[in-house]
Amino acid sequence: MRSWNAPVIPVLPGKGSAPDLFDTATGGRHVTDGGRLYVCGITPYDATHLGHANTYLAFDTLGRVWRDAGVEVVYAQNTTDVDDPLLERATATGVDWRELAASQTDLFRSDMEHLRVSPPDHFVAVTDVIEPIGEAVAKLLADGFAYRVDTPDSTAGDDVYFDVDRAGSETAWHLGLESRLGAGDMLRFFSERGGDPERPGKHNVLDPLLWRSARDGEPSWPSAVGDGRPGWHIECSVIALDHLALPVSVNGGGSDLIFPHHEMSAAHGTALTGETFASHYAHSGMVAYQGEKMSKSLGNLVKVSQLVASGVDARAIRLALLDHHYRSDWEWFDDSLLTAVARLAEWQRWAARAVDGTEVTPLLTELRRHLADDLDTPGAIAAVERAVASGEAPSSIDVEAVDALLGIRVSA
Ligand code: 5CA
Ligand code: ZN
Repeated sequence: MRSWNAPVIPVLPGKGSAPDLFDTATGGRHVTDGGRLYVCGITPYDATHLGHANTYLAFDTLGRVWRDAGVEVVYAQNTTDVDDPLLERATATGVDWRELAASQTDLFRSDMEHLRVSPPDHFVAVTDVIEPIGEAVAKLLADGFAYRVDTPDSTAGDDVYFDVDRAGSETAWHLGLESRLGAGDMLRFFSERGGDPERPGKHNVLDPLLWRSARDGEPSWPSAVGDGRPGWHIECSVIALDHLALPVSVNGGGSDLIFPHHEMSAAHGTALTGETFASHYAHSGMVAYQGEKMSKSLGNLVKVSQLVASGVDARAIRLALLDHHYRSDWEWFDDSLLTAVARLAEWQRWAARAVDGTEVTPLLTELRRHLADDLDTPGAIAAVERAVASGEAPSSIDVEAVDALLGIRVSA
């Protein structure tokens, strides 16, 4: 499907380093220079809140740092445009689910453009890849990694589940490979995040749904495994496999996707190909508001589009979000914007005094060093603040570095 318009990114003199990035699967850091990026996209309803924006900015920073280091970036992202919460919202508000998904995806595109987030090369709606997902589920069934569970309320056959124990014993994947969680935490997160441990007939309570066979009143499509619709994790495995060579260099998203989503996407990907799914798993922290995780289900949202409509400069939103390290959990306060707005004005006055330059500057070197250090955007912002406070006129390269690496265009 159509992605969104790319911001123009200045090319800087010299070359940055590939980032030394924290990896959820090892609990340590390693230099990541592959450039094949898969980031989980939105479920298109109630988009785009500042939590979403924070997550996409984290991976936008990764893309900017990679490109500056000369790494070729290939970026794929899904939208979960058919799923239970989206269907429930559509029913509750009396809107056709397709219209809800299309309008929210459009809003997301325009929010990403306002925030100057580079678009994925492959922006893929799940409803556009139902057929390959059905084929993948059929292959998992044929290879013994999936099984059917009796589904009397379906009009089309039985649901299909993934067999985590079989995959754990016969492939390079095993439970905990990516999340490093214990059994108790896995069960808790599985229940909280869309799983169904209580479903009778499953081999393991943690086995995730691969294919939900058709029910009356629910959208469904014909497929190699009968009429129905995909389970959640398989969509990201199939879209990543379609567009990126394995292993994916970085599989990313917010930390609420560590388990079960990324664990199971990796399991499906490995069971389908025999290969390691991703060499690195990166997760951004959760943004809270009014004391709780900002989430569509709680409704405690601050949306990018509302701020922009009320006249807030999107660069100030970007600056306010990037002032937190991508891995930290933090709370948004409405006055967070005031600091960012004032800062942006100072940076603009600073940029207006720029003198033409062509060479690598001390500030550029400092920005590169902070960002290669696990994407330390607060460190990079503090470096710009020091340069601005010094009273010295910047080089035009300093101003372009802020644009290219932090995504904030401060020149006129
Ligand atoms: N469609 C799935 C992924 S396949 C999904 O999780 N959609 S979402 O709309 O719920 O979230 C989109 C992205 O925003 C995910 O990476 C999620 O981890 C992230 N996210 C959601 N809420 C927050 C939050 N409060 N703070 C930071 N990131 C968040
Ligand atoms: Zn995903």
